Amino acid sequence: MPNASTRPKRGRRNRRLPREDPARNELVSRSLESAQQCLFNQDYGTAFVHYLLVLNLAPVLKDFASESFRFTLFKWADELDSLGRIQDLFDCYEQALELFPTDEVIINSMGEHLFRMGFRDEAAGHFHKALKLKPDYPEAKENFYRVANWLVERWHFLMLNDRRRNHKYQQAIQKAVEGGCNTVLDIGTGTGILGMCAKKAGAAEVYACELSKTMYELACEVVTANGMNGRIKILHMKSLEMEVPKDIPKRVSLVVTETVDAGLFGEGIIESLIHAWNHLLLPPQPNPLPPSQTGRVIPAGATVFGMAVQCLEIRRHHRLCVSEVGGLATAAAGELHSPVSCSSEDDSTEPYTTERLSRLPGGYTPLTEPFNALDIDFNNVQELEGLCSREVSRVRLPVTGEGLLDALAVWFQLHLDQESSLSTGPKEDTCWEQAIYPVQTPHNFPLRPGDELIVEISCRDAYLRLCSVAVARDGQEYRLDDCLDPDKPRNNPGPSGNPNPSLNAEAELCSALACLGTEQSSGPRDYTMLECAEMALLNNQPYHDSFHRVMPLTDPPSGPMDPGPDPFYVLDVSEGFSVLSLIAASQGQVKAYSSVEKAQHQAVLRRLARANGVPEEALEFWLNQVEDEQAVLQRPSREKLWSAIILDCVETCGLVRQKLMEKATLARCLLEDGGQIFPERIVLYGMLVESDTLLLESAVQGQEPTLGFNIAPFINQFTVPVHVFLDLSTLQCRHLSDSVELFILDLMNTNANYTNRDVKVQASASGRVTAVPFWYQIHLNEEISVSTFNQDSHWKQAAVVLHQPLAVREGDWVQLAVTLQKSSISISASIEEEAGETGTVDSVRESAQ
Ligand code: 44T
Repeated sequence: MPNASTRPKRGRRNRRLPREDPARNELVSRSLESAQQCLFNQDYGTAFVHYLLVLNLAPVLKDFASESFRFTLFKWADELDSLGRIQDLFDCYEQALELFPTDEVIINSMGEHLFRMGFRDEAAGHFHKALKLKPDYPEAKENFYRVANWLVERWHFLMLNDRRRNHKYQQAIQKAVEGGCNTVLDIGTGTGILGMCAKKAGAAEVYACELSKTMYELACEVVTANGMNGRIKILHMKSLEMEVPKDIPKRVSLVVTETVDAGLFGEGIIESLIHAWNHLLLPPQPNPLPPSQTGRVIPAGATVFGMAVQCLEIRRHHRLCVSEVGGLATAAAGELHSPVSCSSEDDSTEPYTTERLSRLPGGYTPLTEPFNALDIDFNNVQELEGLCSREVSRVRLPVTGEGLLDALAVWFQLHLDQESSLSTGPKEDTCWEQAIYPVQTPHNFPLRPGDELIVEISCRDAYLRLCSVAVARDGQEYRLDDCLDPDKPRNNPGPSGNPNPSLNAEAELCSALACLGTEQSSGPRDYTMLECAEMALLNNQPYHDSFHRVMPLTDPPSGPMDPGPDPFYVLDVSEGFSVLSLIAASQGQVKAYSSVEKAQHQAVLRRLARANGVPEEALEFWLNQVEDEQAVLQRPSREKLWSAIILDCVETCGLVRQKLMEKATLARCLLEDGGQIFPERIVLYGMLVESDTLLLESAVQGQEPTLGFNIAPFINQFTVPVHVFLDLSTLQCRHLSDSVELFILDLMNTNANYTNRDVKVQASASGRVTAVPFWYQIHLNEEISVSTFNQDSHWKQAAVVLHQPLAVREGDWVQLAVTLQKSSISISASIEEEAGETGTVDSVRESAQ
């Protein structure tokens, strides 16, 4: 970093100096020359320092040198990145941004580095800034759309669109304030809405805190726009860091908060409220003092419910459900777990995941009635403090339905005050998801009415944990869980895992139960962790079977003496865990290279190889550097080219993988004559739909203010037109057309691709087109393809939400302008006017995004 002495002085005498100071000019021009020379020699670090000097001394050269400067910065940053010199890397970006504070390319690139390092919030902030500076900058747009969810999570839109919830909170706050609570703290204010309700209800003093920087800034904008600037004090901090009188002058009489997630405690409400009672709130009622001198909390408390369910969709994301994929027997994989476990101490696991039960494809079967898992009073600090030290409680639940136990689903009723509550249950018409505690044990244990399911409920690390531990049947208890402390004595020790029994027949069931009761457990079981999406991928039989069918690349050798032809070299560059290389290797005469990185995952592949008779040398691991595609796609040996390269083209979320076409181009250069890329082509399909649900998730809807406040225009800046992780089969929508081919990506001939295409589609019904959901047909070769939109798919779908709904009548032709820039898709729709037709057509109706 050039220090102050290298900067031009600002004094009047010095202002004209640059032009007149020959020594300085000499230094600038020599440094510039050195910078260029170093750049030529690929000595980017030195080039960067020279450029910094030049541009700080002679800002007039900024225009001239900006391109080379950026190039140098990016090259040097890549080097620093690969050397692990992260602090230096960000220092360079900061120096660069001092020179070019509004350079969207630099800002976007810094965002990409931040993202790769896991600073997703900060990364998202950079992409947003770059996009604000240049709204049609495709790289920033693509990046921003991919991460906007981290900046302003989508549920903010849902919550603001949920009028019932807004109204109930407003009423409860108004009642409390009118009842005498006149100093208020809104913990986790988000857009500022609850704080504004308190102010509007007449509270004398209102404070709000918000830990997310983006949300804090948004809340400030919203409060100002609603004329409450200075009347609500907003703090950018976590409530746990707040102190009296440093941050707020005195203790408040009311805390309002909606810092609850689907599992109730996941946003830390217990900790926040314990801290608030100890440091920020007046003492609680009952006491003889009036409400203005006592403290209380809205919501006043909650009741948590649970229910055991069978659900195939949950099962295939958390357990291995297939005994064979792509010709490989899976039993030897060992026990595989998803990273969601109520028992694990492991930091990389979460106690629960979330789903909207009502929207799960294939639905779910309740196996028990809903049961009361916990009652908690937020106005009782002793109860809050005692929660985590509470004994583990055990409930025995009569089984009411027949099926396999896949998960415990959890939801709650939030009691705002004594009269009013909100429910997040699966049967409610609510935007809330439910918390899902999946069963991880490898046994398929069919429950039936008459059984009792024994569930343990505890609270550890301020998370509510529910664990199915046993089934009582005919007076005997069968342990189910692997959640137990292995040191604890067991009456009926669990079995060692049979990974994949398919137990439907009664006889099989009995023997499975017998085995559950008798086999000895040998301490904690060994298992391998797969991400939920990786598990669902492994369970995706049609996908692997299709690969199995396209893989035979060669004829087997003709006799024992015939060494056969040169092996086929196959490279699988799928991200994460993939068995495709092993499917290739199992064909014989193939040398397959896997990009699987994690040692545990490689071990699974080795075990599977051994068990499936694949020779050890047929499968190698590519110890890749993820950042460097060049390295990933290196040849097997100097003179050898690849016979086949497998690319995974579509991300689980439903988008084309970033940089896919660049990878395909590179892959093509590394193929031998007649070599293949799998898939050779992907075709995008879409359809016109009317879906209010998608609108509610994408922006605050309607012209009316939210609870009388002007919030929509501010939060709607974070609207993203492309929705991901959709389940089109259960999305509440009306189909307004058949499916239509939108776009083709040819991976074998990347030059043949286009970026824009106009597609005509006829409306099959009248309505308002609000979105175009899309999915892919992945053509492995000419004959064999798989769809990302089928029942066993591990892929979700995505949708472009139109900027404005487009009214259509049955029979109308709609023109879709589809653009694929980088790998992000945009679609605008308009009504196609029929040529020659006059008088009968409305003025052009159009919707663009
Ligand atoms: N999602 C609900 C969870 N915060 C709501 O930064 C429901 C999810 C959901 N600030 C689908 C539907 C729904 N001090 O902005 C956030 C967060 C902030 C705090 C200061 C603290 N101690 C905290 C704790 C959290 O509070 C805001 C709201 S958290 C609400 C979570 C529609 N999927």
